[in-house]
Amino acid sequence: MNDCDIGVYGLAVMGQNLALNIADHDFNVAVYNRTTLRIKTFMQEEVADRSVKAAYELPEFVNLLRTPRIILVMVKAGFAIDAVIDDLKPYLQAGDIIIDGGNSHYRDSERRAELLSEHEIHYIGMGVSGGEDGARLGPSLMPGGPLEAYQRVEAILKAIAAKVGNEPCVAYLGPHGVGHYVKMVHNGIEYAIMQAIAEVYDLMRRDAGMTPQQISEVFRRWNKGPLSSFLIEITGHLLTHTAADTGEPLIDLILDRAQQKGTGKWTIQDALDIAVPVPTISAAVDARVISSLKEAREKASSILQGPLAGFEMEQDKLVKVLEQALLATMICSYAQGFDVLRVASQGYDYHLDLSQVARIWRAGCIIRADMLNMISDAFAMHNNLPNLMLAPHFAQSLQDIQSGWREVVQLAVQNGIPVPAISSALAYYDSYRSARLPANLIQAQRDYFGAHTYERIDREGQFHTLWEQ
Ligand code: 2AM
Repeated sequence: MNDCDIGVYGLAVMGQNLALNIADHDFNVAVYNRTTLRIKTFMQEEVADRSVKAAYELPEFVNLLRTPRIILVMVKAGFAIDAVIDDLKPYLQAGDIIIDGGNSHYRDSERRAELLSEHEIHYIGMGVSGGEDGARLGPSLMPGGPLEAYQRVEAILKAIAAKVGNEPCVAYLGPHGVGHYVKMVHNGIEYAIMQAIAEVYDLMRRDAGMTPQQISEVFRRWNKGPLSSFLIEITGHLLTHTAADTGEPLIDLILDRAQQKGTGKWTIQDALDIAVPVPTISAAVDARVISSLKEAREKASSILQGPLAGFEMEQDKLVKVLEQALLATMICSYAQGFDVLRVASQGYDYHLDLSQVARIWRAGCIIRADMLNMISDAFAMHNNLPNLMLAPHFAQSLQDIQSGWREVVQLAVQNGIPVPAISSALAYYDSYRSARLPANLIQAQRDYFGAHTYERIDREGQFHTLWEQ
């Protein structure tokens, strides 16, 4: 009876695909879902001859599992996870392990871990990235929790994770809620890169008047170079789709109102708390919010005027400088995300190995990119690298491509096309490399109106000036 290696609670798409993935790797899987219909449909339509047992009642589900038990919870993040934990708890015993594979906030994970530890039940908060296909064929997995619990689930996680060669995209990241923290930052970087891609698309479509097909060809070409990554690849694909009903490029028919589930916002909120600048991630979240103001934008478009005269750039040249601007913005997006991880690791005692984080993002997840090999190498050389931009490889790249990056920002500004991600990344780069910033003036203003005092560059101490005298 109790011979299942793992139970999957929650059979929405991600839960189903992970259950199938686990079963395909010769583990016995038990499945359960609050609504019975989902279990029945899954068993009838998906499972075939795989070793998957269904339970229709919670005690039955728990009893299918070998002890100490491993239960992967794949339900909607938030209240549902607490509800599921509450339901499960009476049937569990010391040593059992709950893995929360949803997009939980890391503070919720820490709270849940503590609550369950009172009952000697282990809690692993695990980021799962890769969407439906990743879950089915190999996701990037970001687990955090007690080491002994991780060691007990490691074989399953390594079997189902995406692989780079033979290396699985999963590693023990550390204690507490670190798994969900790393996933949160992953998503923040994802927002930034997606927005930067949307901006270069906009310049090609709106400014240069290129067709989706032509833009697709550019992305396909870029995907063979330093930009090579999942998001560039799928953009190249999706731009060629035509609407089945009208025959037009589907991309032209999609409403320009982006949605979000909150992980980008969480990244910014936490970055603000720990004082790490993430302007490109912020720009990306803001851009989604502005996009959602569709009606207001439509009204404003007939009132607020753009520049009178446009600025032209020859198409080959445009494509070349856009590649440089996109590459630079991608580097800055990773730099900002890894900076959040570096500072959080110190502040929250996570002891994160940043090189390892880059390694487990190389396959399976949404931000997988060739560039992550170099990022992993950079942090392997120096885990406390103050900023990724300072790694010799990236410092050199940014120097080589900055002229194109600046030309893109100039073109966009002159033509009135917003490039918040690309321009925020450039301002980040220019601020970070400025030995002297105009914060002297800010300090003088603060002292003027609030007697907040200032420091001087030529003398020790705190100073206050009676400015009006
Ligand atoms: P359902 O099929 O019974 O709705 C995604 O919504 C997944 O989370 C589904 O499997 C859903 O179960 C589950 N879920 C959402 N809220 C839940 C809750 N309060 N308790 C248990 N499962 C829940």
